[in-house]
Amino acid sequence: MLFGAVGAIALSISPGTKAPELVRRANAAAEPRVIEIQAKKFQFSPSEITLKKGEPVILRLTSEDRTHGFLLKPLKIDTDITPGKATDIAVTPTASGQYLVICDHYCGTGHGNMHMKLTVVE
Ligand SMILES: [Cu+2]
Repeated sequence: MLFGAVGAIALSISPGTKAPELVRRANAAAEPRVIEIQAKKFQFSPSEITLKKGEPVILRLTSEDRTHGFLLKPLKIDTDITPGKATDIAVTPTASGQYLVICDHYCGTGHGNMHMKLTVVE
């Protein structure tokens, strides 16, 4: 019985053009991907994210303790992250590469090492 049911599902997906059409419609309606990044002394979490060139995303920045900075000069992003609220940054990378995000708002003794890696792939 179980095998019969699995076979029926596989058959209904594989033939025809139904599946690609569904994918296209889903993409058209899609909101930008939201990537949440938390800042706290003295790190960003996650410490590394990967974006796709040309894909619009929203970086949702929050702080768990005090005000931090979020500076990513090549992508013209320079903002403060204030505790108690989310700071949304819309970004659509136009060039692939590896970038370093640094905290540019002095936050204490470990401030100089507070950074994260942002990779943009083709
Ligand atoms: Cu800092």
